[in-house]
Amino acid sequence: MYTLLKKEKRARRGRFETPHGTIETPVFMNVGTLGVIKGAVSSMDLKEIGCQVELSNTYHLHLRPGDKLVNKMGGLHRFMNWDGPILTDSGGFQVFSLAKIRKIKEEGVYFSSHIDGSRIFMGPEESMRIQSHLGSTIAMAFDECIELPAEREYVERSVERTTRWLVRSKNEIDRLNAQENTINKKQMLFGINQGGTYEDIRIRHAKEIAKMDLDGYAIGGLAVGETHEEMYRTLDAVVPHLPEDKPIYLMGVGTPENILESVERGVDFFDCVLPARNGRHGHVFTARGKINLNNKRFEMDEKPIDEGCQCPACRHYTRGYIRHLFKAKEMLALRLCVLHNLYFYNKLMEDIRRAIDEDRFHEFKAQKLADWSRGQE
Ligand code: PRF
Ligand code: ZN
Repeated sequence: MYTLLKKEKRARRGRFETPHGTIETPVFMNVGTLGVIKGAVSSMDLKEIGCQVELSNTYHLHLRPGDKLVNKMGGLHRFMNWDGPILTDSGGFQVFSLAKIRKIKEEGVYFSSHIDGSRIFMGPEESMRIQSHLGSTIAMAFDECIELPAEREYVERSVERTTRWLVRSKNEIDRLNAQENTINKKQMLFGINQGGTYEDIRIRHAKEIAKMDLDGYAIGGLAVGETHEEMYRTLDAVVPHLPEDKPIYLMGVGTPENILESVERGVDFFDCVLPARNGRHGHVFTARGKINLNNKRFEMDEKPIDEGCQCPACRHYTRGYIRHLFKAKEMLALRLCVLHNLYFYNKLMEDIRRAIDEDRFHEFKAQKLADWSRGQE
């Protein structure tokens, strides 16, 4: 259940209650595609870096180790030893971005596995059954993430099919939640708005899915090649047509700047591989913008990655030492940078929440954008 606690213009401060605990929003979901954050980060670490929600992928876990295996191991929460909320993405995006040779039909998508090439079919019912086996807190509806740019006619037909897939997703999850041997009988369902950058199609679709009384609403099909301005314009258009009493999730977004701009436009949930992926390459976020620790100028730097940061990496290690670990190809280098970047994102969300609570989000946003673009002294 979502409670809207406060609003500053369109920016929202809320609370989302789930069977696995309460989520304070706006929130960043930490991406662990395979039930683990890449970079040797444990579920114990997640607590320490302030993670509220973990995100995993239906498509990946279905291929390896298999959702039936995870189910026999007691579900994803037990399997990965994380008792907080977990959101699983439906596969509707991963199939399109990863699988080779795919064919979209009314019933679903035929594709071959990116691991061994085997032929697989996934439709709304299959996606819901997999997510039910995993027992995640929040399941995502099965959708088509349209590649941009796309012809208007194609987008219209695709969005209509995504709506039919949403109805099928809802029917199937209701059926599964009522079954005796289901691990999480209170599994929630979020619908996904699509429509490319066509504002009228987005709005029509938003109004249609808003009628369905789902647990939350996502905005998909953005951050897939359009400009930031097009993404913000689409958010400006569509967010007011989604139910105010449900959380709004912008899928796969984004940079710290994208997050501030989207919170301003009413978004509550985010997820992105960026902090973990950047961290694995030594690219770290600081109060003065991003730096690359591989750079020679950090060789003798005795400062932590980000002065004032309370993450495990910054409390104990210098930039010079972490740079040395990268040069020596030691795993600890990746781990420390991923921990720092995830802490940075979760702390940013905490600061955003406090700013909205105290009615100063707009000053906060302007200040952060200025600080990040200032660069290192
Ligand atoms: N659909 C789904 N997952 C997603 C997306 C989408 O459109 C995106 C788009 N940025 C990221 N993840 N199901
Ligand atoms: Zn840090």
